[in-house]
Amino acid sequence: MSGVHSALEWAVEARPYPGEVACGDRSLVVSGRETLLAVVDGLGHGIEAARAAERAIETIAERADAPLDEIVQECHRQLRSTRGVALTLVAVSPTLGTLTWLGVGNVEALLVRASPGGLPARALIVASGGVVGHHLPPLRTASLDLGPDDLIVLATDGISEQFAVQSPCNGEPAEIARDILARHALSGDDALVLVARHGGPR
Ligand SMILES: [Mn+2]
Repeated sequence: MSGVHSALEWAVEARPYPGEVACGDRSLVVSGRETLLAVVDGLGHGIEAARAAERAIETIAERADAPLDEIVQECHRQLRSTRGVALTLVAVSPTLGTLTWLGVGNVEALLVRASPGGLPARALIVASGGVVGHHLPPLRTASLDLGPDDLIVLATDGISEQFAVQSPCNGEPAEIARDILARHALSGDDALVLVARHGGPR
């Protein structure tokens, strides 16, 4: 799946736990005043993980324009009867050139800053622990400036952490997402990666 929303070109690659049909890793890209990127990992794998993730995605879609901490709190309320999820939300403001993000649990977020003529700078955005639906940590939203061609990568824990240092950052988001899934998906979990480039196609 891929698309262009406002100033973002994005792509998603995912696959379920080998042998399962339902994937407990889900994503959403939706544009309102800002463009919201969401990646959700339902705990475990299989149909119950997929059910929790689906409920989270529905809740996020219904409130995409709300502040990120309110979206997470509403997910927490809606997911109490489920296994719960890890999630990371990133809101990109095309007018301000900033991103704000909030994560609970281990969906990793990587920002690769474009650096003309130099090595791109990689910064891992670290979420706090917790499980949305069961245990919510204090919610801290953080903001960062976003430059032209900066790359945002969100990956569930079914993607090896090696992706953050070893993945390429040039080219189309769809190519980068395919490469990360092919090289870094782990055999024991669902896997999903979302790649978005600020500033549109190169
Ligand atoms: Mn997982």
